[in-house]
Amino acid sequence: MGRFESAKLQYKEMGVDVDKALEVLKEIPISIHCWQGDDVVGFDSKLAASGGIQTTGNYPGKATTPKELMSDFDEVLKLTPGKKRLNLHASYAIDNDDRSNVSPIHFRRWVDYAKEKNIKLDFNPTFFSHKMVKDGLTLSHPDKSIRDYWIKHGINCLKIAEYFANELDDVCYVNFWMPDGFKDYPADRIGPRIRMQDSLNKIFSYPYDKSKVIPTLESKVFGIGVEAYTVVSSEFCLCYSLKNNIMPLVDNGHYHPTEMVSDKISSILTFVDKLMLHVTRPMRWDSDHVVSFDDETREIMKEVIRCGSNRIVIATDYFDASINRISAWVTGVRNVQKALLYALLEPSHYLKSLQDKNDFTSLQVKHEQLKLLPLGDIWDEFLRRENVEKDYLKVVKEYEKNILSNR
Ligand code: RNT
Ligand code: ZN
Repeated sequence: MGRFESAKLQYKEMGVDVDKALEVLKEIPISIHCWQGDDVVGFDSKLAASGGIQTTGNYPGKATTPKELMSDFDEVLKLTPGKKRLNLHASYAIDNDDRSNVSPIHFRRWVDYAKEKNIKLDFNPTFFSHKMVKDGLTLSHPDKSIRDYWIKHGINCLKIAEYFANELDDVCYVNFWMPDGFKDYPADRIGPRIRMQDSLNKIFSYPYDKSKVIPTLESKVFGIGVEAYTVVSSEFCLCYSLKNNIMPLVDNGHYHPTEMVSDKISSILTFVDKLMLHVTRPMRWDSDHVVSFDDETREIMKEVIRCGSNRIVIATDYFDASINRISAWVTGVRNVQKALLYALLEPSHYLKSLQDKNDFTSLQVKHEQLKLLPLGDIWDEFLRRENVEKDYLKVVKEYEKNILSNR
């Protein structure tokens, strides 16, 4: 008996249908962020990431042109299994430097690329790393002309998302994350929040096609340089989302380190239909390390599977500039998928029944047994079925030697 067959048998003994799990896994889309490829720089203002986010490291070979970024992303597509989408930021507009005038023309090449690769696109307005971010503020700035600039940007991004949706015949998720906040104690906390609410209302009153364009709103507890206060806090985000029927986005780097996103998913889904995730790995702060196959990632993906993967949109959001960026990209995406597989290989009905019978003794023992089942053999079979090379390091090193080192 081969390794896969033997592994499958061990899962069967636990009441798990491995083939069914693999069928489900390959259909769960991962919206892969474009910004791991160039340290969140983009092509419009070419400024290093700011606004509470930071990349660290100076590994050679980063993409600096659309052609390079597309070529690097080709490698990511080749080296990852399953269903994938590409998540673009407005700062990746081609031949544009004014965000208040960014339009579908600046994304024509991206749409051509998506068509060529047969993937769908998601989108993000870029409210950071730009000269019109004043005093760390955008949509909540006291000066109306600053707010208006960014409101125009937000509306343009809804138009671009609509263009993506129409061209690619699928929905487009557009995530709004604003870095607005203060380093030290403010004198007025509610003012910026009311202005933020008003600006968002203006953006979302643009008559976009609600069947195709799905805006999401991302919260954050603090960032570098905005330690004391952020306008779009978790409470702001959830209240705004609920009141205005906007999908909330939860980034697992955006909470106090003892707060667990794995526990937030079901709380939010008790009240809203769908939720979007930014999957990252916060190390002591919102450091955006490459996603690892760790406890919390597994716990998050268990909740995705238990609550229904059709109710949760999975997107990645991390950026490591200290190692080969393609390897970083691939490692993180694969780890999200491995965690999903781990979750799919749980006998969830049985485990729930133990909980409902208050048999936490058996539940603990089963949880621990599951950890040592041969997941790796099932994962390898998934890669084989998806025609994806297991040893991506070899491919990445080859690409580094032939392409990246010449940049
Ligand atoms: C920042 C947020 C945000 C960004 C991206 C680039 O803390 O997580 O989602 O990382 O939009
Ligand atoms: Zn995020």
